[in-house]
Amino acid sequence: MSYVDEVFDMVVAKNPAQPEFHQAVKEVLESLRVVIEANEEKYRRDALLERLVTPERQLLFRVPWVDDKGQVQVNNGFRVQFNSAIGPYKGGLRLHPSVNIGIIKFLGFEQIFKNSLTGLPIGGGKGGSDFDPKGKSDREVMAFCQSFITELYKYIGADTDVPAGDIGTGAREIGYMYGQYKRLTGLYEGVLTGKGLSYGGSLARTEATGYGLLYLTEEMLKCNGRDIKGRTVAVSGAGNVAIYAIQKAQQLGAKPVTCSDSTGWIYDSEGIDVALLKEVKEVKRARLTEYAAARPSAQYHEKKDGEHGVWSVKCDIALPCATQNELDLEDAKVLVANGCFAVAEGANMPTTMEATEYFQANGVLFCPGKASNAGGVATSALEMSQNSERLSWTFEEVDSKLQGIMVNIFHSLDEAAKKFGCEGNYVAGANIAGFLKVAEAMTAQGIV
Ligand code: NDP
Ligand code: 2IT
Repeated sequence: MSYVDEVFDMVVAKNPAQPEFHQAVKEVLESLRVVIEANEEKYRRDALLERLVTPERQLLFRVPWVDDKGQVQVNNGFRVQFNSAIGPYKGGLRLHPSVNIGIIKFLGFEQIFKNSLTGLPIGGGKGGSDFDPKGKSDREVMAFCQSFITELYKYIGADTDVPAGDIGTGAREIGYMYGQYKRLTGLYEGVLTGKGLSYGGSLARTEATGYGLLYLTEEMLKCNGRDIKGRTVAVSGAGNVAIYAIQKAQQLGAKPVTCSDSTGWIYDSEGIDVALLKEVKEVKRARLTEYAAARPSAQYHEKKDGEHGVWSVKCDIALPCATQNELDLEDAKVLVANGCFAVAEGANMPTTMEATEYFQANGVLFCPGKASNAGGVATSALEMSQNSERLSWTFEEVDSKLQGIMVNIFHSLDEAAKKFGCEGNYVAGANIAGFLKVAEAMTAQGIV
């Protein structure tokens, strides 16, 4: 059996009931086959792949907090410190009822390669909790965040592990966590990113993932002889990534016509009104029905099993920005039949493997999230740099660095794909380019 197959079987056997983690590992290992086979003896002797798929450390902890009725609630807390070969662990904290150790491991594993692709010195990590911030009061969210950090603070730090936002963790949650970390340690340091601007946050971090997604999409189109201007775009999600993807798409002259949340989706024939979407989602934390109520050109649809949601809308470009496995093979068939020619992932692993293969087989330009959504973590790394030098850069400075990073990422995956005989396969290009730097650093640092 090949080394890649052996390691994949080992991952399934040792990590039962973690399908998302298996999926993420499979996609990466399949792409690496050609690189691994060329160095098989050495990698085997060093157990390089076994070390790569095994987190350096996994923290699982109890998070007790008191709700507004005086009732004690208990959530599960997680932090997976996956790989520190190229820098301190870096990655977000997801707060969503679906969170379990398998989800956090899939996200942490993806983060290793994403962070490597940014070209910045950050290792891979991820964390979170099955706590659901939806419908909770600010005081309840604060109580949870303080309890979460009261355990996690022992294991994080500006030079060891630097968490940030993800689904359910935005500026409010990062603020409460930062305050508690400072209170417990007495340290005013860049231990978290995505901080508010008044206490060490970076300009453009809020916009970075969505903006970065569009910078990369624009470059991918340009290098394939296409223009983004005038294109119709289908976006899923209505959170941090989706909102700023929609905004930048409009600034580049495209027309985003959809967005969605966990209960329904919007088709807006006039193009999404970003100011209204921000008001509904960022300020009121309300449902998309409120968007439709305020906008005559918008149609609201309830989410229904077996229907294709935003992917049923005719578009040129699809940007999945909500959550994992939200775009399956049947959705991909509808998109291709409707003439969609480019897909770039804003979320982490939103496209199933079958759908990805279908896009690639049908000539759709497809960029995986670990490359196309890397603008968020890249700008987090820029926030770390600003914190270290105790300076703040202007919006334009950060935004232009972000733009340069996303253009570089696209070219590094494009070149890796060409070099390893799979031109145009940006999934393989991203996995190979991300892996090579980490493998070199792991090899140089010996068996640790
Ligand atoms: P937010 O919490 O801001 O928004 C998430 C959005 O996705 C919401 O509209 C939410 O709807 C929707 N959503 C979440 N879960 C589901 C689900 N199971 N089914 C349908 N819709 C769902 O998160 P972000 O925008 O920050 O994150 C979105 C994706 O982007 C995630 O995959 C995340 O890992 C990834 N990402 C985020 C980065 C960042 O910097 N924030 C960086 C790189 C990637 P509702 O409001 O109803 O819950
Ligand atoms: O998935 C991701 O890259 C993020 N949620 C952002 C992580 C970060 O550290 O900014």
